[in-house]
Parts: sequence; C-alpha cells; structure tokens
Amino acid sequence: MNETTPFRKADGSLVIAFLLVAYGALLIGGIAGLLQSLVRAGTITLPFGIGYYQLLTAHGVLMALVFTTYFIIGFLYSAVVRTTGRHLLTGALRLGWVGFGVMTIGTVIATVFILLNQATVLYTFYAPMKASPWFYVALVHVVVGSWICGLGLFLQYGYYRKHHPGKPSPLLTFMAVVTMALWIIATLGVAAAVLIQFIPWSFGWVETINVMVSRTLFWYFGHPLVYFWLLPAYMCWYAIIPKIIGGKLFSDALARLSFLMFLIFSIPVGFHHQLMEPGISPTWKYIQVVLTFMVIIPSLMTAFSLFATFERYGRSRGAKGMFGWWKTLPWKDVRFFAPFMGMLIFIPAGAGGVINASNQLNATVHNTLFITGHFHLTVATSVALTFFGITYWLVPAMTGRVLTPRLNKLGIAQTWVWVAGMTIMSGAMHIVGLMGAPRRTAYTTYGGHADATSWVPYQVAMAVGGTILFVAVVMMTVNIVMLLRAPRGFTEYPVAEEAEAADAERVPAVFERWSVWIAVVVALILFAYTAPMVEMLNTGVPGSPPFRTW
Ligand code: HAS
Ligand code: HEM
Ligand code: CU
Repeated sequence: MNETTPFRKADGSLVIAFLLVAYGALLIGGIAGLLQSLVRAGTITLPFGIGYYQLLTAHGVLMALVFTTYFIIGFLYSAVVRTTGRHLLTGALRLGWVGFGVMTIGTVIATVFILLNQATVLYTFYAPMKASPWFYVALVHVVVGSWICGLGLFLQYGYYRKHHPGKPSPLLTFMAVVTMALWIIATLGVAAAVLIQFIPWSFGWVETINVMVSRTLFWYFGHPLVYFWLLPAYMCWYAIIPKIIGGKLFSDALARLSFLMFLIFSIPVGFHHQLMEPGISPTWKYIQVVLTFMVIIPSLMTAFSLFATFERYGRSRGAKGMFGWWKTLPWKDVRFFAPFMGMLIFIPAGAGGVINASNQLNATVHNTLFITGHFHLTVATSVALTFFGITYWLVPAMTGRVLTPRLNKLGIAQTWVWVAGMTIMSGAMHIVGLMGAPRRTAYTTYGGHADATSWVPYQVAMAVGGTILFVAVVMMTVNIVMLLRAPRGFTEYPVAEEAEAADAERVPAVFERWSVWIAVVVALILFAYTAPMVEMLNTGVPGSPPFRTW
C-alpha cells in the first residue's frame, strides 16, 4: 500500500467499528459531564434517584477508558496497515475482530452495571469500595480483548520484519508497537489487582482486601495509561502533521528515541498519584518522583521537534524573523488546526503536571479541582482534539469518501467551541482548585461556610464551560454522521517523510531489539516497586472488608 492506494474495505470496517464505539462513548459521557457540571453549580438536582457518583463513574469510565481505548486501537490498526505496505493479514484481521468483540462485551456489561447503580466506584475503583463482582469481570474482558487486538498488531509487525530483514520498520508502525507494548505491560498491573484481589473479594470468597496493594497496582497501571492516551496523539504530531502542512519530519531517530523513553520511564512512576497516602516510605516516593521528572524529557523533545518542523517549513516558504513561520501554517485546514490547538494547550497542561508531581505543591492541589482541570487539558483537550483532527481524514480514508470543504469548516467551528468551553471550564477548575475546592463532590456549601461559598461563582463558570463543551460534543457527533455520509472518493492517509532522505538508514538497529528494552523496563519496574510492595504486604495492618458507600 502507498499513499494512492485506497484501504481495503475489510480493514476499513474494523477501524470504523472501533471509532463508532469511541464516539458513542463520547456522546453518552458528554451527557454525564454536562449534568455533573450543572449539579456542581447548584443549578439542578438529579432526577429519578440518579446519584452524582453514579454519573461521575459513567463519565470517567466512558471518557477515560472507553472513548480513548477504542479510538486508539482503531487508529493503531490503521497506522500499521498504512505503513507496513499491505492490507491486514487474515490472522491480524481476525484477532482484531475477536478482540473488539471481547472488549465490547465487557464494555456493555460494565456500562449496564454502572447504570443500574451497582458499580458506583468511580473509574479508579478504589478498594474498599466494592462494586458488583460482574463489574470486575467486565473489566477483565475489556483488558483481555485489548490484548487480543495487540496480538493482531504484533502479528502484522512480525510479518513486516520477517520480509524486510535489517531494515527499520516504518515510523508509525514502530510507534504503534511501542504504544501497544506500553499498554500491555501497564495492564498487567490492573489485571493482577482485578484477578487476584477484587474478584475473589467481591464474590465473597475471601473476606478482606489489602487496600494499599490494590491502589498501588492501580497506579502502576494508571500512570502509563495516560501515556497510552498521549502517544497516539504524538504519532499524529510527529509523523502526520508535517505531511499535512507540506513539510517534513524533523528527525525519525529522535521521534523513536522519545517513544522508547516513554516506554521505559512511564511505568515506574505511579507513586506520584499516591504522594499524600500513608504506608509508602518517603524514599520510594522520592525515587518515583525523580523518574516522573525523567518522563517529562521526551515531551520536551517532542515540543522541540515540533517547533523545528514548523520553523523549517516556514523558512522554506520564505518566513522571516523569530515567529514568521506562524503565518505560513495552514490554519484553515481542520486536519492541522484541531491537533495544533491540542499542542498549544499541552503547554499549560504539561506545566500543571509538573506542578502536581512536585511533592510540596501536590499537598496543596491533591484531590482538588486543580487536578480535574489538569486532566481536562491533557486528555480531554490535547489528546481529544488531536483524535478529532485525525477523525476528519481517518473516517473518509477508511470508507472511501472525501472531507468536503463544508465539513472542514464545521470541524474548525467544532474545534473553536471545544477550546472555548474547555478554557472556561478547566480555567475555573484550576483557580477554584487552588482555593481548596475538592474534586469528586456534588454541590455543597458545607453549611454556608465562607470558603465554600466563595467557590460557587467558579463552579457556575464550570457549568457555563461544561455547557459549551457539550455543544461541541453534539457538533462532533453530527460531524461524524456527516463524514460517514460524505460523497464517495479517495482521501489520502497522510504520512510524513523525513527531512533527510537518508535518515531512516541512520536509525540505530538497537531501537528495535525489543529484548533489550523490555529487559530495561522490567528492571526499572522491579527496582521502583519491589521494596515498597514487600513493605505493603508486611505492614501487619489487617485487610479491609468490602463497603458499599452509595
Ligand atoms: Fe497528569 C494526575 C503529573 C501529563 C492525565 N494526570 C493526572 C490525572 C490524569 C492525568 C487523568 O505528579 C488524574 C488521575 C486521577 O483521576 O486521579 N501529568 C503529570 C506530569 C505530566 C503529566 C508530570 N497527565 C499527563 C498527560 C495526561 C495526564 C499527558 C493525559 C493524556 N498528573 C501528574 C500528577 C498527577 C496527575 C502528579 C497526580 C495528581 C494528584 O495529586 O492526584 C507530564 O508528562 C507533562 C509533560 C508535558 C510537557 C509539555 C510539553 C509540550 C508540548 C507541546 C508543544 C507545543 C507546540 C505548539 C510545539 C512538559 C509537547 C507550538 C505553539 C506555539 C506556542 C507557537
Ligand atoms: C470529571 C465535565 C469531557 C475525563 C469531570 C467532572 C466534570 C466534568 C464536571 C467532575 C468533577 C468532579 O466532581 O470531580 C466534563 C464535560 C465534558 C468533559 C462537561 C465535555 C462535555 C471529558 C473528556 C474526558 C473526561 C473528553 C476524557 C477523555 C474525565 C475524568 C474525570 C472527569 C477522567 C474524573 C472522574 C473521577 O474523578 O472519577 N468532567 N468533562 N472528561 N472527566 Fe470530564
Ligand atoms: Cu501520573
């Protein structure tokens, strides 16, 4: 396959299936988000006995787990098909569909139990809150299904390597493999928690659960999870955006190195979500914070590389001065504009992350709306807008249709509405978080307490932003329907070339010696987690029986 061959229908359908579930989740999750922001402003009370936490669980699960994972797996499959130069192997296609099926059974069961109010444990499902055991069984399906999909990707990759000995694999394929490997290593932690701890405990086969161990296993997964969301966006920023603007990729080897750094450093850092928890010694928290700062480096490399790409392209078009390149960028092309707004917002989003990771500052912001503001910028804007930007060419490329100028305009409008809504909502969350307003709480003034009363105007601003955002969710849904019904024709799947043609030859062969990288990852994980885990298992504190808090 090259840039002018259309996708085979069978491959396109698999990708579209993943995208449709993703956007279905975005719509339902968006309704929950809107209602949450209205509740928190004191504007509405929920009807039909729906609880705030029930809504928040649905929102977190549908947005952070379903929307992202489905979009990502669909996108990774498409990227591998496009760049390995052939359609999907029969085995890979079958594994893709089987994985999709298993994941979807899990997703449906989990959603039903949340809607039945049997699993109101939020998307982090912290023990000792106990959901219906079937909720955990459903989670296992989602994870195992995603592994099956991963196998399909690896199969396709292995086939390519076998037939191109001694050559580096195409950049997007390499990135897809790293992203999937990261996911699989990360989900081992949550699979262990669910299988060994939650399922036996929730069925009543054992009486107690070790709470610290379960949380630690969750964050062993939960932090790399955020990079599993981010890396596909980086795939677009590194390897697709340069093509869309008409420029070239700055450096293939640098892009690969940054992905490998994410693989290595993004896992042994989960304690930065547990800095305020007892039971973990400060030394290990400190070590994991140092590693957290290491994982900032590949993002800074990405920022550098993007600026370089933009500037080189601008200069090649005759741009002068420090920021002259700015004017040469294709602002009217939604395929560029939406991801670009994502990049721009990633600057304050990432800065917020650095604040969170600093122990003393974490004491101020932990469990406040500042954190909620942080991740609505990262995952819900930088990542989400990039995914939207991808969708505008991915859907037509998969279905043999074209992005019309009108749809392009609607896409730009959608991007603006999202950015406006998020600036207001997330801005208000950041400020009111610093004023002490807690996350994960329905409307309350704590009996008219002065501090809590001073939060209310910001919570109203959150609702204004949330309402605008909901409009953007509806616009996106309409755009998807229109994309699926767009006129027939050929749409290019954009993939950038390197600035120096010889660059690919210069990619060090060791970059694809997976045994080396996996060994480094395992060693680092064992280093960062063994001693604290042993401590947690031997505290002598009894485990906890289950609680139903709702
Ligand atoms: Fe985070 C909590 C630290 C990145 C998501 N984070 C969360 C939670 C989520 C989340 C969902 O240390 C809440 C979980 C929960 O429910 O409790 N985060 C970080 C750090 C980074 C970071 C250090 N987070 C992310 C990303 C996410 C995400 C990415 C999703 C996609 N986060 C934390 C910590 C907590 C946390 C603590 C726990 C807080 C607590 O107490 O509970 C870093 O990876 C960020 C590095 C990024 C940068 C920015 C680089 C900029 C780039 C853009 C270039 C732009 C260009 C445009 C070229 C340093 C690449 C050009 C434009 C012009 C200006 C011309
Ligand atoms: C939590 C609003 C989109 C991920 C929240 C909260 C609000 C909200 C008000 C709850 C704050 C609290 O009480 O702690 C919205 C609105 C959206 C939207 C109005 C758009 C219509 C998204 C998207 C994502 C996302 C696109 C991810 C891709 C999350 C997560 C939580 C959250 C993970 C935390 C849940 C928890 O604490 O258990 N959102 N959000 N949101 N949102 Fe969103
Ligand atoms: Cu983290």
